[in-house]
Amino acid sequence: MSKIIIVSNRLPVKVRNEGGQSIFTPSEGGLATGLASVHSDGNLWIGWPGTEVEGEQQQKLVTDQLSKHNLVPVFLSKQEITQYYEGFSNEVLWPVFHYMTPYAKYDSVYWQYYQRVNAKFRDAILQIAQPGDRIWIHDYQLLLLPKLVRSAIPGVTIGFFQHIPFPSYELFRQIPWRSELLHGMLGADLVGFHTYDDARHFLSSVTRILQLQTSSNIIHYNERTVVSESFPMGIDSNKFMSLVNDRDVINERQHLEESYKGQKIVLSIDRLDYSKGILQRLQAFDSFIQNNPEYKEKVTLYMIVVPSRDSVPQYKELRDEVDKLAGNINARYRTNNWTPVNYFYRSFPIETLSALYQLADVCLVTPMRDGMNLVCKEYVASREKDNGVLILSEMAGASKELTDAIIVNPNNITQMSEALLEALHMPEEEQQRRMTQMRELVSKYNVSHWAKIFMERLDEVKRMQESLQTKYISPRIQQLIKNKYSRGHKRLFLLDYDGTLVGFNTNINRAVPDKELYHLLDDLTKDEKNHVVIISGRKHETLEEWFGTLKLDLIGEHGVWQKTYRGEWEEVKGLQTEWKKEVMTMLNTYTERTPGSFIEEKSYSLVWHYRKTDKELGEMRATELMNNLRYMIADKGLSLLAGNKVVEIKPTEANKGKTAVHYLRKHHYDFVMAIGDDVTDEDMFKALKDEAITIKVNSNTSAAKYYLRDFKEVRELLKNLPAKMLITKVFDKFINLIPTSMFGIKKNK
Ligand code: GDG
Repeated sequence: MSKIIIVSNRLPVKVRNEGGQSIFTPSEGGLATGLASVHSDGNLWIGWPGTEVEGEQQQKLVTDQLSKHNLVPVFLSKQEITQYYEGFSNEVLWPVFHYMTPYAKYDSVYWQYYQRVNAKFRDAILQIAQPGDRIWIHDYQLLLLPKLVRSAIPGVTIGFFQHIPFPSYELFRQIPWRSELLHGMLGADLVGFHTYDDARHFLSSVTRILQLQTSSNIIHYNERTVVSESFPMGIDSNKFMSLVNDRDVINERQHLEESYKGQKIVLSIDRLDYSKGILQRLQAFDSFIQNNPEYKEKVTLYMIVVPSRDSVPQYKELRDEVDKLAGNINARYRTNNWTPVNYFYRSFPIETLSALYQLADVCLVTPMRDGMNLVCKEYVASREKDNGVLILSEMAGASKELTDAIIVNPNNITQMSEALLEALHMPEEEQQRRMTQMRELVSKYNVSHWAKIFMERLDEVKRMQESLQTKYISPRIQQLIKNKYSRGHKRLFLLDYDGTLVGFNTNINRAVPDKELYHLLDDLTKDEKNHVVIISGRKHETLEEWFGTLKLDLIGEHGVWQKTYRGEWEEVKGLQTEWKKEVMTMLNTYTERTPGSFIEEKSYSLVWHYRKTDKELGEMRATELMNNLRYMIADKGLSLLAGNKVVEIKPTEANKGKTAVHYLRKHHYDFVMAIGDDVTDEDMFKALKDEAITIKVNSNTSAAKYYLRDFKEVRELLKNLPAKMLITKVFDKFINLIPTSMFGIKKNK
């Protein structure tokens, strides 16, 4: 039976070494509980046990403990942990992904270890993966793993989820190994993030750094389509709701209430990290007391900082600064009855956290950057009475969902200080209104829901890939086409030019036909049964210059101009040009504002090209331009075409679809092949009947029946058709020499 294999840097366990023995306890962390439903029924979880385990202890740990819980360890040496985890993951990826690039240390030894350890995880997967298994890889420590696994098992289903932010392209591009990292992630079928912005940044890096084509959130990656989407992670809300009635928690809460009688409690809980905005939060609290002295002795900041990575110099420095600032605030404001900042540098049991969540009047969650942030959701889930106020940084992924919080910019100390005042003054009704909404959301979109929708989407993506895959011209389909070709007596070829017969060039004048193409067209047209038509958006003069002497029909400007072999150029009658002046004025303003763009004037159409502009600027301007033009051309019998890096305005009368139909009416063809790469070719694909072989180049989302990856594959296909015919002819002759009785059939004369 197929299974799910979860892979994360850490296994959901705590293993500690006591007197040479490995002591094991399952972890109750968010990811572990969230994936509990997935990690059951024979499904497996691969990861590092979280501590160095000596050689002879490893097997014992596996057989005595891990295998009983369906856990598969990847044992890492001290050196590997230092270089791959503390080094590359936490000193390169963590700072860059949290917009702290000056902290990044681009050490090539870190990179070597990162690759090596990712390969170690791959080997662990390969040991246990079976055909049909689904693999769900987690987080930034394993960015290379999807590709490594895919190279070993090409058809495998892989989901990848990143728990921390994905930065803007401008930051991501700074990493020396940016392309390798992206290729690594694209080994997955579905790449998930907490927020839409993260997914958007990832797509932008993929298109800019790897020059890949995307349509909306679908990335065309070789012959596979990869989907990138947001899946905001939830918490185990039931657990936090039921902790409210736990005996130990009730005792703890009563004890805390006693200790802080008459005080308003502002709660802050984080791991020690520069991304969490701990210093800025202290500054805001300082400013709040300074500006609102009436709150002295009435408000306490209860601040838990959980120790983390304090062997790294930046974390050590941060800890010193936090100690200093908290000490400084207390030294200035403390009274005999009051300590303004109750600061703890340690972790607490979950029961204490729950009691604090219930006790706190305000929860102050102000990270500088955070993928999601679960603390704020845990606070909300613990507010059984639907009161309390959440102050939340707009830089936390959770701010996109918990919009009823007071949203602040963590760099704006004054705003945070004012938010504290607003929170402490907020009427109970207003608190209830906001908290009820947030509690509903946190309860509905809990962590099991998150895991469920991710897996469902992964299955959907796989199904989509499979249905698209059938469109690719495999050797088997190619053989069927060849067979049909060899049976044909009157064959029509409708061939687009740019992007179909030649590659896409940023300079339109450089996309000239080459020798190979001339040979190919020559061979194709030599056969009397073939009628070849080049059907392009290019100017008819250009087509004449390039193909005028070949035995071809030529169609220019998407059907405005037509010429049969040895005939004269003719244009569609009655087309207007008066509209050009007004449209040209608009195009000029866009060209002025968009460096690299230019206008091409054809006899009956105008084209705005943006293939040489900055990609995203070009696309933004093209959308803007089309919105304006749509209105302007509404009553002029014109069509607006959004092509490959072009916007074209042309008479509706002439299009490739109409031209195709015109050809079909003229003759009775028994073999029709239409190939194109552009939006304009879709008219042609739609106009042709089912029997026609319609082929889209460079994309598999099209009305065409089949697709090919690029112009080189188009040339290969066309080249092989006449070759096959030659073989067929020889074969036919040979067959004719053999008495039919040998086949037991009657030969068709
Ligand atoms: C990464 C991303 C994303 C904290 N102190 C104690 C304690 N905690 C628990 C909290 C919470 C968890 O730790 C912290 O989760 P966060 O989401 O806030 O932050 P990261 O650890 O940085 O997590 C983050 C997350 O992945 C999930 O995708 O949201 O953006 O950075 O659950 O309760 N737990 C206990 N004692 C403590 O003292 N027991």
